[in-house]
Amino acid sequence: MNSRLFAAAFLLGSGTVLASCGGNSEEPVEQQAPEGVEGLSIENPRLILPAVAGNPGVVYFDLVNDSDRNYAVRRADVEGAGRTEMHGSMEMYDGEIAMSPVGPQTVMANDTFTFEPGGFHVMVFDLSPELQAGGETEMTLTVAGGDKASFAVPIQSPGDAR
Ligand SMILES: [Cu+2]
Repeated sequence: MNSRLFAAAFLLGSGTVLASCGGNSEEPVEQQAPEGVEGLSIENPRLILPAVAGNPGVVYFDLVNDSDRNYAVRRADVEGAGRTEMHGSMEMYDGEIAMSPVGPQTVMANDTFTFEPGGFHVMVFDLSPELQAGGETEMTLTVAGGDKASFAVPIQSPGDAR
């Protein structure tokens, strides 16, 4: 009985991968390990608190993909943030940096995708007062297909080096 269940789950899972290329919207409940995406890790994570309370903060990190498949990161949720957005940055003609929300970002197989000042980053809105410099929170990345991976993110005050 059990082996049949697992076989069905496996078929469902591989179907999801194929269908995601076509941009399907209905995703079956995940049958894989509850936490973790194979080969995906982050380095140098940090959440920078806003200088003015009530303003958004920002999260930077290096997304390391040690696997042989590409991952499209669909969303990044941060514990203690009411809302998050993935942003890209662009330098304007006057030297100002403009940023705007972006769609899923792909970290290629055996590559690293950097979220950094002046580049891609995760904006965090409606921050809980429990997020304090020197503390830590958790960020959960969701990749195309629905798998999630959670990582600890140290919290820094706005004056710290980024
Ligand atoms: Cu931003």
